[in-house]
Amino acid sequence: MATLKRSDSIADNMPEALKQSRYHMKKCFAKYIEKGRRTMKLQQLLDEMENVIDDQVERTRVLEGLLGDIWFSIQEAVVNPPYVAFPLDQAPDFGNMAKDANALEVDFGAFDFSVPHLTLSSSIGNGLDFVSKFVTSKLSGRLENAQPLVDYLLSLNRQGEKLMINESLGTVGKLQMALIIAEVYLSGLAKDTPFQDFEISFKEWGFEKGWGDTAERVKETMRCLSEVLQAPDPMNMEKFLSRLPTVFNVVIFSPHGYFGQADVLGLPDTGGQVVYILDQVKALEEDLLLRIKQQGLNVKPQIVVATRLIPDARGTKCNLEFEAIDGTKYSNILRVPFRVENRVLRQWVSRFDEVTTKILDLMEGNPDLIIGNYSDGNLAATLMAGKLGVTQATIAHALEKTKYENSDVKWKELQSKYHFPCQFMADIVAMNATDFVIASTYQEIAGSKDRPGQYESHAAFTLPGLCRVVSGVNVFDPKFNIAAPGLTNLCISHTQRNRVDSRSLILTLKNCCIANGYLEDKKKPIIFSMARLDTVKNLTGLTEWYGKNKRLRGLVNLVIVGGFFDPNKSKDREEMAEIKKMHELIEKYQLKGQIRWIAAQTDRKRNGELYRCIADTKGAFVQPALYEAFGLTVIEAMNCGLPPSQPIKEARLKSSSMGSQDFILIQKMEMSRATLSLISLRSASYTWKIYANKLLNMGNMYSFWRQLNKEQKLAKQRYIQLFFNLKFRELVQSVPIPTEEGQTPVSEP
Ligand code: UDP
Ligand code: LCN
Repeated sequence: MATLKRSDSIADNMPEALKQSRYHMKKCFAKYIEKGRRTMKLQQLLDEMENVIDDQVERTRVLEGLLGDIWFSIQEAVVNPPYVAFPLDQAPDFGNMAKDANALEVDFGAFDFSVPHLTLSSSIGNGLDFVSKFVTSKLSGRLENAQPLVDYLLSLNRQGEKLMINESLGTVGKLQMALIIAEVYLSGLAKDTPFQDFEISFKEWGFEKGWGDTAERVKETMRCLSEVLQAPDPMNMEKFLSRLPTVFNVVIFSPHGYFGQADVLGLPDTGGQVVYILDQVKALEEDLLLRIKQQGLNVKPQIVVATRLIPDARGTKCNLEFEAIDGTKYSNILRVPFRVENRVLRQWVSRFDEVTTKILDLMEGNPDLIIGNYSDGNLAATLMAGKLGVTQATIAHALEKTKYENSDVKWKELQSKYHFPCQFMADIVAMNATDFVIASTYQEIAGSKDRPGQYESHAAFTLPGLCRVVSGVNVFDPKFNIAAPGLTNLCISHTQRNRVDSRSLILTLKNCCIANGYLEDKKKPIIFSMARLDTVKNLTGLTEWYGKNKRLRGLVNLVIVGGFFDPNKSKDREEMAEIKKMHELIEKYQLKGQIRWIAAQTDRKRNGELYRCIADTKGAFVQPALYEAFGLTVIEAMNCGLPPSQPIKEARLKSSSMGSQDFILIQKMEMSRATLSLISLRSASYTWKIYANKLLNMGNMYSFWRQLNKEQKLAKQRYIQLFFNLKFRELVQSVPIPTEEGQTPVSEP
């Protein structure tokens, strides 16, 4: 079978593809245009093809041929009889956009001509390595070419106090000579001689603090730089830059949902991001402390998680301005209320400046690195980093564009609920402004053969009537990096008390506020799922699938964790609808005695035991989400010995002909690629320590890289500012602000 990568030319292959099965294709395309103008998703293309080609063997032949490859590569088609258009590299030009010759074309790529890009798709996500190579080649050749590195070293300081070198070593030649002399001097000292012992002589030669804590460490760092100056190579370059005292203070933005350390998980919009950031902060602080010690500095690093203060905090601590982060020495949560026209929003609102002032106050100066999370956090990070001129990183494990079908083309229909244009614009602004992007998997950036990556889907798209994005982001940009998070160890919190609590929660507890329903046959294995109760997480889809499947119901029980039982208790529209739907499904399929629905859990330690108790029943964890870029629950389940099933696709959940085969599939753990890649996370090579080290190395490397490309960066920043002020802010006007009395239930995508 000829295989086609999305990057290959689909157009080139089309004539050959059609030739392979001309007869069937004629019938197929006639069918596609029968219904007039429309967009068709891959599944529709396949379904309609199935109706036209009755013969199974023929169908398989077509799908295994080039045409099948093309379909699986493009995901959607635009029908405008007599044409069927397959969007290739550029966004399809839908409807009225085409008529307006002056429609806004957004082209961030126009500013990227001077920055080197990757060319091989297999290199996507290895930005750090490639930037090191690009830096190396920029500094290679004549000695003077390394002057930008010397200038950069001269600029390093901590609250005005110079680090590394001072003006007396302002040229490459002078620095090179001084390094040779210093190395000879250091060779005469015992390896563990503290830096303080030779600090004064070093200062006279032009060397400041930051090279190391001992003679040995200082010598190593100096040797590394000497080698870089002699003949730059990427390995030494990365090693040297990663040793520089560049990052001490970090701001991490996570404005949406309830950000706290207790009683928040499972609340609307509050899930993996909180877990991820708290683990990340601990690992970052540990790594920063080690680096600072090894640099021979006496500095306290600070990490601040900037989030929203929610006066009506529903019993959580989200109404407190400060909260020290457990397991750290110097890291805090800083909560600042959202203000609208001089009033503070009292309730939780769906996502989105005084933070900057407070941070500057707290840190007694600029932060060195600002990390955003998700659309709102990344936008906040962009604004702050732009204003302060600080290196920026963005993280978004789940962006909305790929979560909802046709969210771009159908934005008008979905506007009152989701305000997608605002979100997409915020996303492309942040992706373009940021110095580096941290993704957890390759798929997140560039997708797979049959599915576009979440970043890749922003490359080109059309918001009919609003604008046509011809170059939103380029996944070949060396800013993209894969840094898988470490494994959160829920297993260590293994206590008898948690075990008893969890067993009773699943099997016996009679408290209708906490657990709804009961399991008649307690010996059956349990299918288990746990998530926020929103549409995308699809716990109702799982319940319906279970409800429809009589044989499966005879074999296993279903236990789900999520949301509340009383829709009036929820302020989130999607959650309310899901609660109602869940009750309807239990009624409709008469699930009493077979399903246990447990309210949202907030105790992570007890969650560990929940997974383990389910594992004891020989059960399985099911991830039914319609879209899941990187689900923590699957890793948690695996980590607690509970096998995860393959994520069940929407189409499969909707099908009523689901047989016991599906359950066997679950039992056999026939895993999807996503699950397999998660399994690899179990290996010891994926730890928070490795993650933190990589992230801080990126912080160092990209701080220098942005300096090297400052003209290009400035030009792009100007375009971003223009776009932000003229387009984004106008779009934001359409998003209603909740009233003082009570929040109009607005759900989050
Ligand atoms: N979680 C929880 N209680 C709940 C639902 C979820 O403690 O009622 C936790 C779950 O154990 C996991 C996180 O919240 O640690 C959800 O992360 P995931 O990546 O699965 O989904 P997200 O909510 O980030 O989309
Ligand atoms: C927040 C959300 O709303 C989810 O969609 C993400 O999966 C989560 O954070 C992790 O980044």
